[in-house]
Amino acid sequence: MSATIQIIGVPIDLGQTHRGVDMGPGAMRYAGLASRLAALGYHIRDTGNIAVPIRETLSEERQHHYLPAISQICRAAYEAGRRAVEEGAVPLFIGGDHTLAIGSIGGVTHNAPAGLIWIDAHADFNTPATTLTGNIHGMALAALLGEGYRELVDVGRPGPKLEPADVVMIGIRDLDPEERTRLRASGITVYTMRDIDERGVGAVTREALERLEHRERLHVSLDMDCLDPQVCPGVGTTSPGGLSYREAQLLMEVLADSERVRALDVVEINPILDQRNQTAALAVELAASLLGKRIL
Ligand code: NNH
Ligand code: MN
Ligand code: MN
Ligand code: MN
Repeated sequence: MSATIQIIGVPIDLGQTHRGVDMGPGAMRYAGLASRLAALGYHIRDTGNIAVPIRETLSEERQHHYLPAISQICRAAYEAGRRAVEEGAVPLFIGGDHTLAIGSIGGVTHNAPAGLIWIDAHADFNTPATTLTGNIHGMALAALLGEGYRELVDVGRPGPKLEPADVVMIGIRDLDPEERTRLRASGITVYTMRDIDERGVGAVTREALERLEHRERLHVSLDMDCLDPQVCPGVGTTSPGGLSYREAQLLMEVLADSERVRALDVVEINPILDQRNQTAALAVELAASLLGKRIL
């Protein structure tokens, strides 16, 4: 019997300001996500999208940065992830903005801990006290570690979902001043773009896997803005100096070799800002590489 991948769409755009990320799940499906993964021998179960209210219906939540709606959606993502893991499937969350990770990673760690590989230009390690934008997608990882809005920290089950030693970040190059101070004090292992430039993505990724050796299962959270805007224009917060097409592929290939990846988020694709769906197409390629597609 082949392994099952459960596709869970989370068309949330409430964690940031640009319109269009809510269309990310459609863009990835149109780019052939299910057929590419089926070709690798997986059984694919697409359970559709989690219900997300549209922004225009939430005007009274606007001054609260849509916190009530975001925490409700993350609870639904949590339950979907928990159930997928309990049924033996690999949950593949397609976003939507990065707030969904509060639910997905919470759900995946419901019954047992997991290591997290956070691949992003940003650390998403702000709290309401340090954010410059108020945007909740910039606080997702902090919430998973127990800091910030209670409504987010307590999604699914009360308290932190991860220890700092369970988290490794790769691709970081854009931190807010106080976020940077917090991150340096956190104990999280961080591989910046400079580390990748100097040591190469293969060496960095192998070391990242070693840092998480105490966790058998890994969750990979892939923010597409980790890539250079020249290859991935379809994201809301572009940041120059990112991963090349091949660097991102190699990162996925080395993670796949570990055979420890049990859950995945692919987030922040904005089809309105994209060119001919190229960002979604690359996201599908990267998901396939991470889930075991080999060149030879
Ligand atoms: N750090 C900024 C903020 O808190 C930007 C976060 N943007 C992202 N994160 N795309 O991945 O708003
Ligand atoms: Mn992010
Ligand atoms: Mn980002
Ligand atoms: Mn505010």
